[in-house]
Amino acid sequence: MRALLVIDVQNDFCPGGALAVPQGDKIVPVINQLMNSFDIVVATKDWHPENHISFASNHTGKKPGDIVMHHGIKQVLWPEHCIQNTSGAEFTSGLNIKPIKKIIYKGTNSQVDSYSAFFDNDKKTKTDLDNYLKGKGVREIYLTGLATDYCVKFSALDGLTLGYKVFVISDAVKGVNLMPEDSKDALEEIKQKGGIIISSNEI
Ligand code: VGL
Ligand code: ZN
Repeated sequence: MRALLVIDVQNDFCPGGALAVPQGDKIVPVINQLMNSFDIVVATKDWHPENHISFASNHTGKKPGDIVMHHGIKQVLWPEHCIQNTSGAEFTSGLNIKPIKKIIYKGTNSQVDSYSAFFDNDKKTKTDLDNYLKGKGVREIYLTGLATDYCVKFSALDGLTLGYKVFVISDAVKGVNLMPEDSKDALEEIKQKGGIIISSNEI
């Protein structure tokens, strides 16, 4: 079995949102089209409490883009984004939500960030995703969504570690690119670790 994973296609990551990914909205029609080719579609939501560790506003004297150490883990600080039950955390309106069978919420612990759809960044807490997919007999995951250099990247790498065959659909992801090459480097690392980068017209 194979599953389509739609990572964090939320208002705050789209143009006009708090942590807008440039052209983040451009992938939405591609994802909607891809949904027709999969029996299992799972979506994630970045879903932070107001006092979340990743918000620069929760660190005196810090601004978005700064990096702090927190319990021995490097934490990039972001603008406040995807706060639970706000419009910024909703799926972007163009996304077809009907085929979504399961929603995975991540980043809910105020003290740990979670880029991966599978684990918190400290790797201590697992989301429901692995159990859900294994329960459905899924062996291949196809990643789409935002952002290539954060949540897509870490979901892909954890997917490989957990034994899935991992595909990233290159025209169905977009990156933040704090550094201009971040998304390119992310795809390179995924490939080097055994992931497969394909285009939506190869599905
Ligand atoms: C993400 C930064 C902060 C993502 C989430 O979805 O890629 N990036 N929180
Ligand atoms: Zn976040």
